[in-house]
Amino acid sequence: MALVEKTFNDGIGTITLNDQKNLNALSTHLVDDIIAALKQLKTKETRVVIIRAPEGVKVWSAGHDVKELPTGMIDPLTYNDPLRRLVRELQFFPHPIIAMMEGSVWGGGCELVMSCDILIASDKSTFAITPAKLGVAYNLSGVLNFMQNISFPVMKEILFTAQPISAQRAVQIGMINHAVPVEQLEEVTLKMANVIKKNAPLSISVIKEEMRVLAKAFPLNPEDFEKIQGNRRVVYNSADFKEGVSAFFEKRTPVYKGE
Ligand code: LCV
Repeated sequence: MALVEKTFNDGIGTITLNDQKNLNALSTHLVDDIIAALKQLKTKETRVVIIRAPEGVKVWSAGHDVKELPTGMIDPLTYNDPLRRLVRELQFFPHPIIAMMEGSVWGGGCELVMSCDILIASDKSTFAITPAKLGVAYNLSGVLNFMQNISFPVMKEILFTAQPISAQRAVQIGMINHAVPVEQLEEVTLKMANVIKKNAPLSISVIKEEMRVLAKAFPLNPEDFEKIQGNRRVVYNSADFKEGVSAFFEKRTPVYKGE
């Protein structure tokens, strides 16, 4: 059974994340269904895609499915892991994607929406980026995605505290485009989609790809990359990472020892 609903109407595709019993946690199954829906919408007729959750959700996405996080000495966020595949699919998708959010967005769910092109949230939404809460060694391209729109000090506050921020704060720091009353959310999103869909799709598509390429256009020497990967291996092999995941499932506050 598909964990997403896909509709298409007059140039606008809509993908609704609908694994509510798992709070839309980004499991391999849910990610594969989102990617499949995106591939089906990759046509000339599509002008805009909206990614959303069902109306009235308290949790838009609980982030990476922690049950799927390997804690056995292997990197939890490598190139072909579900979240990494999904982020690339969104960024390479040839048409604008609008993330329409209500409720709370957690961890990898924030990277999902931040990999979309335009973000519109209800003014009661919250956003929390949580690797530091779980002891996770986030990966380089993920951190780069977080850095795109937000200044270093503000991004470090969000990452190091791992605390939710309000939609208003997210607009203020440039993380999302608009925060609107929930009753206006769908209307505002559709209005923007209908304006975009009347513009030149080839021009929009090449601008989206230019911005994707330019955002990643800076040298990283192989030795620096290998140093980071070595540092990350210490983190994902650490007792702290195991403690973070155990504490999550035991519903208790983790006690980190820096080892
Ligand atoms: C698996 C879950 C999850 C979940 N996975 O309901 O960015 S990184 O690096 O951190 C990355 C690794 C990442 O994205 O990690 C996940 C980050 N996500 C979070 O920190 C959110 C964790 N979840 C929560 O704080 C709460 O569940 C929220 C506030 C989302 C909802 O709270 P609520 O009281 O409504 P419960 O907490 O009771 O959750 C219901 C069930 O869903 C499971 C959770 O363990 C519980 O399972 P049981 O019923 O078996 O106890 N669950 C929640 N989030 N990301 N499972």
